[in-house]
Amino acid sequence: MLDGCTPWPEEFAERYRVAGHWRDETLGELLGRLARTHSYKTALVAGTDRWSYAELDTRADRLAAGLDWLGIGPGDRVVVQLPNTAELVALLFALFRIGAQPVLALPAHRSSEITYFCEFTEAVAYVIPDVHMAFDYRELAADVAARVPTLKHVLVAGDPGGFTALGDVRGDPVDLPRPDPAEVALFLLSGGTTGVPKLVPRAHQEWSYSGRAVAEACDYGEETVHLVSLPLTHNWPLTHGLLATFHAGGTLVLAPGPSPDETFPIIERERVTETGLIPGAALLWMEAAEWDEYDLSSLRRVTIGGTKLQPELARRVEPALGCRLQQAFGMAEGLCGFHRWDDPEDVVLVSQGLPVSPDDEVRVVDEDDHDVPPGEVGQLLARGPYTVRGYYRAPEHNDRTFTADGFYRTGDLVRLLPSGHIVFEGRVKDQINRGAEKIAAEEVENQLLAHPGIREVALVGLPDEVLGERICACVVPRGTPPTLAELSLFLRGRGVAAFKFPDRLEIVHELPLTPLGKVSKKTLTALLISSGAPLSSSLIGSGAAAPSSFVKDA
Ligand code: J2J
Repeated sequence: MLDGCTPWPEEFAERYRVAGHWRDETLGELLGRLARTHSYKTALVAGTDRWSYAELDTRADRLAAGLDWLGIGPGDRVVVQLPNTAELVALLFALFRIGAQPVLALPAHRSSEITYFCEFTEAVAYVIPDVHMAFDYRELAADVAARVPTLKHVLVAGDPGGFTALGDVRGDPVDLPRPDPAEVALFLLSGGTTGVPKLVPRAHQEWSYSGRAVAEACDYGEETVHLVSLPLTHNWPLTHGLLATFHAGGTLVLAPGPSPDETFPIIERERVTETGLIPGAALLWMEAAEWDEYDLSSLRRVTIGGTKLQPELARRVEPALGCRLQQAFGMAEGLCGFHRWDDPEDVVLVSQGLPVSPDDEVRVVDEDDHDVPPGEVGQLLARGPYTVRGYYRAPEHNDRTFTADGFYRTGDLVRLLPSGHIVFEGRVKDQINRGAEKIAAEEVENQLLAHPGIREVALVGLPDEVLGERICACVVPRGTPPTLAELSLFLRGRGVAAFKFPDRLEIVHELPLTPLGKVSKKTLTALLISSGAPLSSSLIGSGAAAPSSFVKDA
């Protein structure tokens, strides 16, 4: 087991092996087995690339040999920041094969996040596209490489521009040592709640099982054609899209983004049967489906998740898209729930899914970790064969975030239906869910506190029909208050990903406090929602005193 990762107690490991969840197979071997079983079947379609299982397997092998030749080997961390391309999939399996561990960044991340991932994991390589969405990743990589001494290689998909082209590292397949299936296969990013992002170490055997369990829960088979249009490097598209589809011998189709323009022609052409969407994208699809002429009749089901799907919107999905609705609830740390094909409609409309493994253990607890009465709301705790036991190199955070007996405190408020389906009711964690991108408020607050015009700041999520939540920064200024545009520029200058920029700015005299003297985000959010109008007009410049509820916790 890798240094910095929490091991599974042997008693649990044994149970999961006996149950057949954990198998003696690495993710690299999984692809080899699939290539033998489904060799000429199309595994992957992305842009103009259309690869069979055998071709993907060969490409992964060649790339593994090339990476080995470069000196990248077992236990080396490689930060991967690629958009939805076939190369990304080949690279992941190549890294799995040599036992190197991809750290999965998002295309939207910038120097602040990437430098942190590279430094924290002591990465030896960083893989980028050349230019994507009008952004030149080579400039970003040059900046990161200058700051991170461990980084020996920057590999570029496409034009090398001074670095090594990914295409040039392909060698002839060679025999490579086999990683241990219990070892970490990859690092996923946690939504996070603290000042620095947390990395989730996922091992070959347990992460592979999560994909198999999703495939079973969703009845995937060889006929499954799953379209991923969200960034593939998120856990949800990776397990539900890539892993589950491959386990079933289906076809994975990648789109560059989720807009109807980007996806509808692909659905028609590839006869897509399944796809995952966040509620905001589903809304766009439903509107476009009314007038668009593309044939979407191959869609068997759309799965909506990542952020709460309101029941009113849920009700419109099946009539508008002409296929079944399924909801998905999950987390990079593990536990995920999906509806089953025979779940009754009223359950599908109001709940977010049922855990996928018979060995998933969930508890719903109050603030003292006591189980709440059945059906009541409390914090969701999770443990099971694919839910991690700790974050990478974060012992103190792990002590707070995992119970002594290994349950992960999800920070989500839920209630359980008698059937076991999870209903999402809110969060206790200091996180904003903006269009399913998770933002740790503290991380952005720390960045903003470096602004000379900001004395204090609190970030909260406000409800938004399309994104689920929008980011509101409440700022106590120092001198002349900054504007929203200045804050965005400031964060851009510090290399922060744009999805973390505030959508709204409130200038206030002071922030409401809890009895313990911490900023009460609950009060702040309630005030912002109830005031509707910008708080600034009532709290600043007018000389008006803050309402008492604004300075004290309710
Ligand atoms: C409300 N909140 C949700 C939902 C996740 C499947 C599906 C999603 C993710 C994911 C995933 C939600 N309604 N339907 O990894 O395998 C919020 C919760 C959760 C957090 C985790 C998967 N589905 N959420 O979104 O790691 O707050 O994973 O704890 O990105 O998203 O975010 P993430």
